[in-house]
Amino acid sequence: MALPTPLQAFSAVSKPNAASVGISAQSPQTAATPAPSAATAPAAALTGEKMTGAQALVRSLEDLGVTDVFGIPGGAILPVYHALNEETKFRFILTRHEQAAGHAAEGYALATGKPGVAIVTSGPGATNTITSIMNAQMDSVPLVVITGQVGAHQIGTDAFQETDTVGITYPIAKHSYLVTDAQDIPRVLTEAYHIAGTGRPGPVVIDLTRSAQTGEMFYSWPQRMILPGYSPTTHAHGKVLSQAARLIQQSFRPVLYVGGGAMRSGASEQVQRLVDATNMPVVTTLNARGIIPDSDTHNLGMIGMHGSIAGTGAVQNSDLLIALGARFSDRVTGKLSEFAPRARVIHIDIDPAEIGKNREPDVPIVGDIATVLDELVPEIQALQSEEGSVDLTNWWALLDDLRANYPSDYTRAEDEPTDGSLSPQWVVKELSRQADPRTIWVAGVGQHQMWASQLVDFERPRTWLSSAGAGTMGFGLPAALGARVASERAYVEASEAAEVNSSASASDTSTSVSAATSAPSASEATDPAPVWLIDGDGSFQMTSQELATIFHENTPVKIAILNNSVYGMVRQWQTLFFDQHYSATMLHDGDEHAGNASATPGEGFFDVPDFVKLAEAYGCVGLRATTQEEAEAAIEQANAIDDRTVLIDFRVWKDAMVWPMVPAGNSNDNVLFRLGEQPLKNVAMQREAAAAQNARAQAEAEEAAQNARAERSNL
Ligand SMILES: Cc1ncc(C[n+]2csc(CCOP(=O)(O)OP(=O)(O)O)c2C)c(N)n1
Ligand SMILES: [Mg+2]
Repeated sequence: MALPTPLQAFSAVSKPNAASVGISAQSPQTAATPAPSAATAPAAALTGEKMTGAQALVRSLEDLGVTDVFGIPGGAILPVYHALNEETKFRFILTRHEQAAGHAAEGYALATGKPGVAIVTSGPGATNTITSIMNAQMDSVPLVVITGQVGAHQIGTDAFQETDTVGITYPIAKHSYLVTDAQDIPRVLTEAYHIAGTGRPGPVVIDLTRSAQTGEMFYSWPQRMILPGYSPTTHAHGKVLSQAARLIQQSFRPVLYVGGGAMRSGASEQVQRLVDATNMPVVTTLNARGIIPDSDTHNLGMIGMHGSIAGTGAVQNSDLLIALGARFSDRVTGKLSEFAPRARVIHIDIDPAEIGKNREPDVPIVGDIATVLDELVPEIQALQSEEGSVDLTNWWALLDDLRANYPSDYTRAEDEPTDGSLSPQWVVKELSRQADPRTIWVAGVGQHQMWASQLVDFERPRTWLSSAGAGTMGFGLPAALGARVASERAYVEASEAAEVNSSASASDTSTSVSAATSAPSASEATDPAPVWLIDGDGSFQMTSQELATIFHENTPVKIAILNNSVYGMVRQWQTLFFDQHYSATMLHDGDEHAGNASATPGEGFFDVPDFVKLAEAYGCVGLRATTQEEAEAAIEQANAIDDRTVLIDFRVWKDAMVWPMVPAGNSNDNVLFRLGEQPLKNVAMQREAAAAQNARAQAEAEEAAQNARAERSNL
């Protein structure tokens, strides 16, 4: 095993605040020589309930208010699993793969805003979670992953299923702990949960040695955290706020560029208030779809490689970008040096490392989006009441024009499949049209994901779960499981709250009035919000085993597979940029007679896998749709079934394309609405001509002023 990383000795450092939590201070230890267990420490100095570390872990999760946990057991985490029983206060969901446990916890976190929790074993159990940890880091998802580790005395011996989990996760997690002492468990859990969910959210790993799980300790709650140096800034100071308000008040072509950070901050109300106060257009990243309703005409949709023409046109031609919790990622900016070339930038983000990382802002604001907007909107309104609001009529005229002429609705002749299969874009629109408005949408990664983001009507925040920064195929099904667990939990809690309200109203009418306004009435939600997964045939096969978890946990979801028989997104790039050489992108799972050249129709290995049979093998209802009539009926049937998972295998056109598209590395000005059609080029030319004219006028004015000064000094 490699040398310990700096954090590996973490749980054995001396504890300055120990006295305040009823724990005696121990002398500093190293990871190689574990601290004496609480049982061997002077008992008189310890207070609290005596138990094992494993029991303390379960109790800590309960005391943190964790209600749902995902995972798979194994030798190095078995004491923790032994501590789970009927009395355990949280629901435990046994997945079929640790990657899925991580993604399910992510789906749960994205739908609730609370950290998701997964518990897995050491070695392969831990490494199987790596993709989900990396995914959570890229998309700032609050996640706590607890991994088993060999006993502290065995570390470095290549013991069975030993791996350096802290070393592996250190560069891809927000924080990683190695716990060698049972007594540390409640404090480390408190800290991990806090770190995961505060500031810029992210994944925290707790690698828990077997000896810490079996060791005895004295449990007390609450715990004082020892996190010197960790205190995320949430409030902006007054000066930058007034600078930002001033810039907004001076802008005639402003754009609100909203990223996942705004969603994580729960800032949808505040974003709406800013939009209403300023009449500004809004564009969002993939992660922020739903931050304000699509039905709000200020919403120009998604920007980026497959963003709307109006959204991309707005950003490219803006004079002021207000970036809220957004990363200026390459998928959004295209060629960075040509991104929004004439715009000043106000960048608001809770993570100071994001500010100026890709684009230097004019006004940097470090803080929590919701908190900062709560403070910024009144500043803007104060300026408006003194000076009047800025007239954005001309700006909206340009954007409305782009919106009307270049809609992303796929209704052109070339969108029609030529082989009699379904149009995948039509399927997504039909799914959205028939959906319960409370639906939580989840996607895999590929063309289907982009069509879902473009064509589903999002009206509420936290109803769109998608792997954005990492683009993790296989995210979909486990994330849908996590979302369904979350919606079931929300439903139970709402029902309980309604019950409390109704019993309160029976005894005391004065309290029930205020309580009734905050809690949804039982009639508002008669079942948990449904979850629709829109997945690709390729993505689905990466984690399809989770159908078993979904069946046994009775957490039904609805699954639409846009089966184009190919790795469609990669194939689209091959069509456009690699001479239509379709190397390694054929899946054949929707091709008849494929997979076995010698097979005669009806006998061969076609349709492998047969998604309908696969669904049935896992206790789900499996349906197939090859025509629009079949599709409409299948969607209706799926929406009507609440007690079982329904999977629909939609046979869609493999040559369908995602448009618009900015080819990787290109300027957004070159966005293709379709092949050969670049609607923003003219607008960009006009913009640059106007800028050049402005610059000339400015230079002339400068020269005239200089001449006047020279003349005066000659006199
Ligand atoms: C784990 C992983 N492996 C490979 C890729 C590269 N990749 C991106 S999209 C894609 C194809 C996705 O195919 P499918 O799920 O069928 O969706 P489609 O594009 O056909 O809608 C691939 C292979 C990835 N994003 N993630
Ligand atoms: Mg596909």
